[in-house]
Amino acid sequence: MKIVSIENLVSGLQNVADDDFRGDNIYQFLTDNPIDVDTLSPYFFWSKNCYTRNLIYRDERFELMVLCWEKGQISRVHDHADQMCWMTVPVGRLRGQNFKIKEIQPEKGFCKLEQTDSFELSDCLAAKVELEEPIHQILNLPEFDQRAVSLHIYSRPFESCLSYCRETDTFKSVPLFYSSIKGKLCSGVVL
Ligand code: 2CO
Ligand code: FE2
Repeated sequence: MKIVSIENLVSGLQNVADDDFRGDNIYQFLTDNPIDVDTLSPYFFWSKNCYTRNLIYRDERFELMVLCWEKGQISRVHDHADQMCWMTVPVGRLRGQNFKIKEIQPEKGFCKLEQTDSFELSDCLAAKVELEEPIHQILNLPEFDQRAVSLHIYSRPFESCLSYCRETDTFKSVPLFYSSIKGKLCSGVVL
C-alpha cells in the first residue's frame, strides 16, 4: 500500500468538504492513507514525565498532532470536550480503555465510572473516539516494552477537557497544552 507524507495528509484533510468532515469519512481517509513515519519524525519529542502533545497543523476546523509515549506512559481518564476524534498508531502499540458513566452529580463534581470495552491500536489502524461513549484512557502498557507514537485529529480543536479520577469518583475540567508546535519545543516545556 502507498504511504503518505504528513504534508500530503494535511492537504488531503484540508480538501475534505465541511459536510464530509465527520465519522466514517475521516476514518476511511486515515485507513486509506497510512503515514510515512519518516516525515513525522521532526515532530517527535519524548519526555520522562508524561506523553508529549506535538501540534503539526491547526485551523478552525481541525487540529492534527502526534503524541509520543514512552514505555509505560498513560493518559488521564478523560473526554474530548464533545469534539470528534480520530487516531492511528504508526509507531509501537497502544491500548485504549473506554468507560461509561454509572452515576453522576455534576454540581458536586461526582462521577462514578465503569469500564466498558478496550481496544488495541498499532500498524496505522484507524480508530475513532465515539461521541456516544467519549470517556477513555490510552495506555502504552509496560508489557508492550516499546515507545509508541499516535496521530490524532480533533475536530474542532479543543484546549480543555474533563478529567476523571477513579480513586475519588470525581471529575473536573483541565487545560491541555502542546509540548511543541510545528517541530519547535514550546517555551517552558522541559523534556
Ligand atoms: N486525548 C488525549 C490528548 O489529546 C490523548 S488520549 O487519546 O485520545 O492528550
Ligand atoms: Fe483522548
